[in-house]
Amino acid sequence: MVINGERVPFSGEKNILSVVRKAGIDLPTLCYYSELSVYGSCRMCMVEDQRGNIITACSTPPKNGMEIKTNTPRLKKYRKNILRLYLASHNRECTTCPRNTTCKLQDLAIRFGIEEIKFDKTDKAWKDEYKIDNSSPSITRDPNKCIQCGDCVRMCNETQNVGAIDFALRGYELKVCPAFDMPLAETECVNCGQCAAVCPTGAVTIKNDVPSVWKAIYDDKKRVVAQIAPAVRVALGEEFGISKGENVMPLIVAAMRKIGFDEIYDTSFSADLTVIEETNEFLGKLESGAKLPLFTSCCPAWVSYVEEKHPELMPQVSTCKSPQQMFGSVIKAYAKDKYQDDEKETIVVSVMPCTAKKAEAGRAEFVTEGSKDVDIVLTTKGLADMIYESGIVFKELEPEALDMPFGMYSGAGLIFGVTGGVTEAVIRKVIKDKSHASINNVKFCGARGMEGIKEFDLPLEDGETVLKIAVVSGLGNAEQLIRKMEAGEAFYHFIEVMACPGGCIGGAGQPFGLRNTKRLRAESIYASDKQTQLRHADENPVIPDLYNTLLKDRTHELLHVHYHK
Ligand code: HC1
Ligand code: SF4
Repeated sequence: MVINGERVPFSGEKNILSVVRKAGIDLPTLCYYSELSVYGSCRMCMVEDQRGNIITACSTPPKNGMEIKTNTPRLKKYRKNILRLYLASHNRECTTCPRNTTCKLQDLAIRFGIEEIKFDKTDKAWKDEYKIDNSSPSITRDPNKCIQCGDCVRMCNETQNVGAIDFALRGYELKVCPAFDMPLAETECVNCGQCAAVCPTGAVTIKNDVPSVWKAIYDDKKRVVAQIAPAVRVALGEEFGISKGENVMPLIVAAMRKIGFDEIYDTSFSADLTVIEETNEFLGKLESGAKLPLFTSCCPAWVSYVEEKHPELMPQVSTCKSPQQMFGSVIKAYAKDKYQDDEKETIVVSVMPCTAKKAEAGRAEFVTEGSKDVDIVLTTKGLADMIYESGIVFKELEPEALDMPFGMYSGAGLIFGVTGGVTEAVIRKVIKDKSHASINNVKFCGARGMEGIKEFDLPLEDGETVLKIAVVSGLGNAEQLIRKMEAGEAFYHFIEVMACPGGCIGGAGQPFGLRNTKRLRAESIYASDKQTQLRHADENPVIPDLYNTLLKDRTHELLHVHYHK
């Protein structure tokens, strides 16, 4: 086809938009995500064909011989007018909006030179028209900033199969909200945050827990202990102009010490504990003939999904606490022992790529001896905000090492951050041949890759057993698999589920990633795993000692959970 007078070959692109972008022109969109279905509502991607027709590039397939223009005076005028209309009904308190500087609407208003709002204040005043919904532990909905692009609705319904939000009413009254306009916390929302990850404006944002962390840090009576999730290290650097995917853990540690955290540890440590506990649970079930598959339990949005949609499957969800919660209960018990004579209270702060971890930490099941296992959950972006606020020049920091003993981890714990990582870590433990070559070979088993559903067979060394394994990311994909099992069309021994497409690297608390970001983050985690001396969980030298001391009579209490929703 011909774009702005230049011939552009295409093959396999599903719409004109992809061909135009391939040709190096960034056609504007507000409602288009390649992973979601095409909605075509914002009309910003209009192009003009050779007959002067205006067509939307996102919803029109490319055709041989087609000639289009992307930047005619007519198109410019229409785009500007569309933006003016959006802005007219949009709360414009940009300077105090959590999406200030990352808002797509703001970005396009700047790009198209909108300097005045022509149609301001229709008969409906935009300010405080709708109530802000703050009921959820992880998400804030501000309908005053919604542009009705439907991205959140399609994400929640199509990708996640949850259906907590949808369009309601018609015409001028149209809005996005939960059924009966209930508070989000009272719906089946699983707190995955993926609606916020695709929202182009500040209509759906992630709860900000930064002030509570500052308060704890400034309190002399508190010892603030941090754990950092596996996926954070390969994403935070993007916020500070470091190349996508680079593992910046040593800089994160340096920044957090400057901020005032007292001890800084790694959630990959407790992921090693999870591998040990979950593999034992799995092999026990396999041997006893208990009902399988065993579903992983690290992802709290997945656990909530099972509770909401498939409570009958709860007995098959692993009883292991997630690594975040294992870390919290272990560190609190450890600190109680270690600092017996010191009056300081230990506060556990998690730095997570995930929004559901905020809800998980608040669950009643995760309170030990009257104290929450994890007190505050910061997202990756939340930590970046603290670094900015402190004036720390992140790129220029001298690298620093994690504290010990809970800064020790194996590559198996580290790869939890990518879809398939838990499975690969469990396989490294299950196989008897722990030679370097054998552990390396596990990467070919079928668990790696960004596909939403991966299924493979794993022959065990006994020459008889063949394990049927599935790895899923995205809750809609999990639903597909469950339906297949219910219909008797599939059987698995072990299923890993992560709610966010791609696993935790794609968590809603991560910086807003553009194309290829997830792949680069995954590659970086695997490269760091390859560089670690310790490749499987049993090699973590801190763990045996822990089982002989702190965990001796308390393994079940500190590492397992029985959900009672
Ligand atoms: Fe995850 Fe996990 S891998 S769930 O994605 O099991 O959030 O990174 O911390 O708990 O370890 C998240 C990441 C994280 C837990 C671990
Ligand atoms: Fe739906 Fe997840 Fe958003 Fe909840 S957090 S409304 S489940 S997309």
